[in-house]
Amino acid sequence: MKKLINKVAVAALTMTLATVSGQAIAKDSSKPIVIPVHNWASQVVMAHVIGLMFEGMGNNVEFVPADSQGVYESIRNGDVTISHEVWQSSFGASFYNAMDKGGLIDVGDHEALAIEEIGVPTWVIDQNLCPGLPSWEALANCQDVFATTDSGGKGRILEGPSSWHGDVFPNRIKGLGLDDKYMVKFAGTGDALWAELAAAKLEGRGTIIFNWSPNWTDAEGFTFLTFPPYYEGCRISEGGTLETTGCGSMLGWLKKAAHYQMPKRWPAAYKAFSKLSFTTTDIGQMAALVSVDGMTYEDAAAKWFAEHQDVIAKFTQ
Ligand code: TMO
Repeated sequence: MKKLINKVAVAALTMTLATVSGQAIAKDSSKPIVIPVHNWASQVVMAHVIGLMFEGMGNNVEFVPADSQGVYESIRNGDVTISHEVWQSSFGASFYNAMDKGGLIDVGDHEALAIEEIGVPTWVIDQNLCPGLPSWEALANCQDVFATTDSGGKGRILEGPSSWHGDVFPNRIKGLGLDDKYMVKFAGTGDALWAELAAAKLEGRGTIIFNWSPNWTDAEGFTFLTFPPYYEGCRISEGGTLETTGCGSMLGWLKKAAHYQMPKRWPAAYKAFSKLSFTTTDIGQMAALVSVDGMTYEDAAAKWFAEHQDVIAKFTQ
């Protein structure tokens, strides 16, 4: 009997709380919110930061390794609940394809703007290893500066894993008529890019890599090359031709996405996720904790989360 009374009392109290402002407050589902994990540091650290935020609100979370293009189809059909780093240049097309098919919603932008482009460590420019950089036109006279033992006498551009943007950069080089002087090599992992930056610096050797901002390299000094301006449709993957595919990457957005039923199933978590917005500094710090300081993704997330409770509180309030 006592138990029953308690139950009734709790139910009444819950109703009072829920209707305090005259509106019913729906409770989040206890089913896990599925957060994808990709293969670059800030994304993985941010996945765990958001996981800690949701758990702090009483939600359950689950992390799944996911292909960085295929994830938008998984969000559309509900296998994955959110994406927290939708980079316009790399993933804009897959994001909107999934939206066109139905089931994926746009949850707004981070404050940070996104650059994804090839470039050089800034010391390469300071030491004038290739006069005329960062303009792409300077590359024509510098193939020897950027040649490596595995590049067959051509200059080498080290791209990230091919899962990030397929043929965009090989096509870029062809479109600009540089393919007899330069080759694009795909790295096996994102970390291989940082190993190359360190090796080139040690050897005093010029290097061109794919990189992005926000990233830990913002603090170190990295200069993106400049190319003919981007416009929608210029890339071959967007219907462009060899004549137009020399276009550079845009200064883009960095978005969040969710499965369309997230607002209904996890209204409180959705509200916090809709407010969530990180700055260039925030995201650069998340990457640096792993790529510079050598922390594990989980430890980096726990540290960032603990030290930025004020930032997180703006989303959860
Ligand atoms: C998607 N990325 C940030 C690696 O360019």
